[in-house]
Amino acid sequence: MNPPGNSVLIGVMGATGAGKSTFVNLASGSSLRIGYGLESCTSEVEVSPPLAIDGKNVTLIDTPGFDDTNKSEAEILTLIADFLATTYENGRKLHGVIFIHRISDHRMGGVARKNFRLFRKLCGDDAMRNVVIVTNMWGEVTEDIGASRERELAGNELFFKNALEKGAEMIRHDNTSKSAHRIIKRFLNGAPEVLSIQREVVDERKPVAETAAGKDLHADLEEQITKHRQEIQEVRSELEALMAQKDQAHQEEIEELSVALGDLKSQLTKAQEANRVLHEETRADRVEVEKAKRMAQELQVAEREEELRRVEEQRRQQLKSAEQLSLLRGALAKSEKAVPAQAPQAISSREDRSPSSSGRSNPEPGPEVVSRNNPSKATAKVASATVTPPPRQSFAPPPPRVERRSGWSCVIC
Ligand SMILES: Nc1nc2c(ncn2[C@@H]2O[C@H](COP(=O)(O)OP(=O)(O)OP(=O)(O)O)[C@@H](O)[C@H]2O)c(=O)[nH]1
Ligand SMILES: [Mg+2]
Repeated sequence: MNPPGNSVLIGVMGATGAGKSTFVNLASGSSLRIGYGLESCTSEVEVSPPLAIDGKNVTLIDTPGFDDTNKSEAEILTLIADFLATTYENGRKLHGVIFIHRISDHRMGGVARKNFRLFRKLCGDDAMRNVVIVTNMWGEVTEDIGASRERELAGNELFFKNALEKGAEMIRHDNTSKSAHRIIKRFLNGAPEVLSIQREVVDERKPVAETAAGKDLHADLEEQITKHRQEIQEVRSELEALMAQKDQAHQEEIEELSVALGDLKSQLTKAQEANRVLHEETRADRVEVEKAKRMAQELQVAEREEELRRVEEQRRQQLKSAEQLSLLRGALAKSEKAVPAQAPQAISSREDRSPSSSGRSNPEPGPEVVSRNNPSKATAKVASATVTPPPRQSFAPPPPRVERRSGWSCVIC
């Protein structure tokens, strides 16, 4: 069930550099990064701000191509599958999926065909009626050449024929926002569909490697691995034979074969690594890892906040102590002013008094309030305050304000 309201979700897929982000930007007015170099640009799934068309709120989902320059097909499939599964778990279905194809491409070679095959497995046959194959870059070809390629793409089983038979549509895009909106409108009145990979990962709890798209990719990677191993074996045998001849004339050939062997080995490693990624962990594992990472971050933030709180508390205590000390000094200065002449006598009379004779059974100390953080200093300060009290007979009591604020009996009083 899609959430109430007029929310519409549309996925945008296709090869790297096909023009997915450009399409999303044109349609939604967003500014997703566009690639102008040879390397892939979008490397994560990105979402456009909602755009209003015919009373609906349309959100476009931009995706990286399976043939990304830096990530393997297994990584891209996992990324897209995780995103779609989470969306579906949150109660959202896609109203449609756009697959972008450059009409300017001279060939639809192995990589392009594999891209589309994975796309089809990811969507499943039922969702094909909600798929639009968008051809772009019409400005790069003559109308005749473009139209001829379009016919070939639509009529050949190796390309789009089967998808079109299952209900997909092929629409031209002229790189304007009007054309992008026209394509989006095609989805607005249809019912949203669950994609095959969403059903498999969420409802059937399959790891990505066990989904139709995952299995297809696994088979392809296994085929690549077998092929690379055979080729490596052949090159090695050839190399050994040449080296056995110890013939200088073959030196150049030996070097070429060594380079070829290195290339094959690195291709083999890549395919093995992609296969490992595909099978490495289930989505549940990945969600757990993400959760653990988030929790670690939250913990770090909580610790920092606690540290800040502690420092602030220390500062508050120091300020309080300084304020009390200054009140103490003020009171002392006032009392000194009141009896300047008799002060020396007062010292001796005070020194002579024992706690019991003074009538105070338990004179309050107070140093910990003056300075909790530096008890020795505090004691010294209070001690210095205690040596200059005014004589009892002429002592005018300090204002009660001092007593109330300090919260402890002032030794001067
Ligand atoms: N002539 C023409 N150029 C286009 C069109 N659409 C995109 N481009 C150009 O194609 C290049 C790649 O476009 P992107 O939108 O980055 O392609 P992408 O599919 O998002 O690429 P990745 O993020 O790498 O997967 C950019 O230089 C765009 O300006 C189009 O319809 N016509
Ligand atoms: Mg992009």
